[in-house]
Amino acid sequence: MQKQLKTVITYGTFDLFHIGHLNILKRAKMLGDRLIVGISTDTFNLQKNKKTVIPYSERAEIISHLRFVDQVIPESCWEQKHKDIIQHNVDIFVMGHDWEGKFDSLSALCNVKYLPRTKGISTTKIKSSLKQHKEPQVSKLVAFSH
Ligand code: C2G
Repeated sequence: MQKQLKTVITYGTFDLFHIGHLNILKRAKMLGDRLIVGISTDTFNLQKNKKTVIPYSERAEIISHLRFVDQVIPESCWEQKHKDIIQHNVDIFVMGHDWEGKFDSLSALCNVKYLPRTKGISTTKIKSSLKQHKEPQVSKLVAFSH
């Protein structure tokens, strides 16, 4: 009797890929046998009011090359999860716990799990530390030129 393969799905922007993204994808995969990742398109990110640095094509390419990711699909709207779960025969839907409760309606279709976020890292944090890093140089240059 062949073991029923368990399919896990998760969604995200995954801009400026960092350890927090890696951790949630790794842990999502550990919950099943196959991991599908829905990656927010550039257009959908505008709807999410998220300005991304890395374009969709490159974010998808990076994630698709992770050995524990089996499939990447575009996420172009909030509402597609329901269809995706049915179409891909998903058993478990995973998100970081910053989304706690937001997708509970999907529990009618599959197991919904919110996993703890990785502390101390976020795309926003990376962007702001890059900005600070840039400013001192500019101010040094300005000071020097007077
Ligand atoms: N994440 C995490 N730890 C961090 C940062 C992010 O576990 N330090 C998780 C988030 O909780 C999310 C995933 O990584 O589950 C992707 O995070 P984002 O790229 O910020 O995705 P988001 O904008 O939350 O989009 O329909 C769902 C949305 O597309 C989710």
